[in-house]
This record gives sequence, C-alpha cells and structure tokens, in this order.
Amino acid sequence: MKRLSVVMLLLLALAACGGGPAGGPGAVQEPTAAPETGGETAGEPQLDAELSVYNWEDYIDEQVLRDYEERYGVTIVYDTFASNEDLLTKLQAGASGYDVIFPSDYMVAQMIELGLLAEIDVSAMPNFANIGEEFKDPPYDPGNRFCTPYQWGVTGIGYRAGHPGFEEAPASWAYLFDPAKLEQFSPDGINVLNDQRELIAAALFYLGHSPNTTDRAQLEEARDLILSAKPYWKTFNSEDYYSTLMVSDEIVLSHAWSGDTAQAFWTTFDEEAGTGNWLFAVPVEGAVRYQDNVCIPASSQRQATAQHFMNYLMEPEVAAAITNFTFYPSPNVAAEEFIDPEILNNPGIYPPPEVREKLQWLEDVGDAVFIYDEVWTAIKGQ
Ligand code: N2P
Repeated sequence: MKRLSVVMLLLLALAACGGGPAGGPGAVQEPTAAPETGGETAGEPQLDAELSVYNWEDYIDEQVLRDYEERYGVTIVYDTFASNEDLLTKLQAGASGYDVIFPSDYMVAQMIELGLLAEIDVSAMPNFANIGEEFKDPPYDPGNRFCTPYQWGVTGIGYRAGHPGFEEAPASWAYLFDPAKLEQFSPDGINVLNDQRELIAAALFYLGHSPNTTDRAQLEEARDLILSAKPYWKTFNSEDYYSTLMVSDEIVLSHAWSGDTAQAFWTTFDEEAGTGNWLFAVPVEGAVRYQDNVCIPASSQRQATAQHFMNYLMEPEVAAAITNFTFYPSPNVAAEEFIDPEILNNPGIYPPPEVREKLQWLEDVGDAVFIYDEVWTAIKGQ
C-alpha cells in the first residue's frame, strides 16, 4: 500500500494507518446462539442486568459494548477516566460502583498492594488462551490473579507532518524540554500528557535517569526541568487531545500515546497525498511501553458478570474490533487474523524489535509514589 510505504520510510517516525476508526474488518461477529436475556445458559453464570465499565477515553469500539448488551441482555453503563491516578482516587474514595476497570501495569501493582482489586479465575475464562505468552503472567500481576491484558502501546511524540522543522522526525524528548527547540515550536503549540508518571518519565528519560527512579534528587531534577519547560507548553491534555488539538491543528507537537496519534493520522489521511497529518516518533533516549489491563474492583457487587465480560473482551473477533478501532496493539494473538493487515504490519502500531528494545515499563515505585505526588503537585500548581 502506498500509505504503508510512506510510513516505512520514516524509520523512527512511526506513522500509523489502517482501517477507519468506524470499525472495519474486525467487526464483531454475530453470536452463534443468543442466550436468553439475563438468563443462565450451559456454562454461563447468571448475569446481572447491568454492568458498570470504566475505561480510558477513545479506547474501545462502542459497538463491542452494544453487541455484548444485545447478546447477553446486560446493560452496560460506560464512563471514561483521564489517568491511572484519577482511577485510583475514585476507587479509594469508597464504593465507586464500577465493575470493570482498565488500569495500566504499574497501577495494577499499586491497586493489588492496596487491596482494591478482586481476584479472578483465568482458568474459568476459555478466551484467556488467546492471549500471547509474552503478555501473560506479567511482573505486576504474577499468575494473572487479578487482571487480563487488554491493549498495549508506546508513549512518544506525535507531530504534524510537513510543519517547518520536522524535516526529520522529532525523535527526542528535547522537543519537550530543550529551550532551543521549545522556542522554535511553542508559538504554534505543544501539548503534554496530563499524566504524572508519563510526564515525569519523559523528563527522567531526557535526564538519563530511570523512569522508575525512587531517588528524590533525580525526581526534583525532573520537576525543575518540567517547570522550566512548562511556560512553553500550550496544554496538558491526555483525554481528547487527538480530536481537539491534533486533528483540529491547534498544536504542532504532542507528548502522545501511539494509538491516539494513529487515530489522528487516519482521521486526517489524504488519499491523494498518501499520508495523514500526524506522525509518531519514538525518542532515542528511551520511551515507555505500557500494558493496560481489565480488572475488577474488590468493591464490585457483580463480579461473575464482570468476569464474563472480561472473557468476552478476549474473543478473537472482539479484541480485533477494538484494535481496528483504537489502533492500539492487541495482546490477543488469536485476534490477529481479524485485525486489518495495515494495522498489524504497521511499525507505528506494532513496533519492530529494534524499537521495542528501547522501551521500558513503568513500575510500582512503592513509597516513592509520595515523592511523585509531591512533584506532580508542584508541576500542576505553579
Ligand atoms: C487511549 C488511552 C491510552 C491509555 N486514549 C494509555 N495507557
């Protein structure tokens, strides 16, 4: 495909493309047998009438929810959160009413430690077999006692193709922190993710420190770097930045998640030009690779239905429909035959080994989380 070859040429400018955001080849298949509404079928638990699902913004094909409702007669109440920390705050505030949540790797570890997650039984979820070995039994949740993998991706830099100064891909965190670069681009607009671990990790990578440091001096160095760059940034947005800032050309550069940038690429894709307006670069200093998960809060009163829904999300056609919509890679290997080949073969979405090598997971930093909170408050407060 023409658009793929354009992408391939940009070694680190990992542009994304593929099927349209409105579904595609991974569309959810009709169920073979439709169980009675809310009823019990062989091997099916008695399902609750309602399920409350709490996810990241732009992170599912809502048709997947509608299909579940139709198939099983369960009404899904769907809501979105902005960050792992917001999700944590909601759960810690007491009975949230949520039954299914989607925390990232390090947050799963924190939530397990705090007793906020319900144990699940993956041996009772036949579709768990569809998850690739690479994604099972992760360090943050040994034995998948609490969560199943959902999607994963890379955090890097999204940039507007063709803007002066981007003759070369901005594959460095210097584009967020170096005054010389900032002076060049800030009048046109820079967005950063409104996400404490992600933004602090970007600064730590730039400074040559671990994104999981627990060293106060290094974290204060990161704080000072962020505060010195902050006046040059236009916005802190990790929710709707792809639609309100990227696609609408309000900015030229964003600290960004790979799938969101891919959505911006495809939304602005011009058949004639053979490209979209937004491309993705992975900084040479290193970048975050995250794995988001499906888990059940300990406070959920509908855990059997929640597990049933988790199993549904791992059906190959369902997992494929989600990736075909969100442009985030799926850990579900059985889904791959239903994923648009342009997505599956796109290095901007499924990074090649040489890019993966540079990626690091965010980890639970234990008590140092209080230093991160303090640093974040200083960043947001000034
Ligand atoms: C999608 C959010 C991606 C989640 N808008 C990153 N952990």
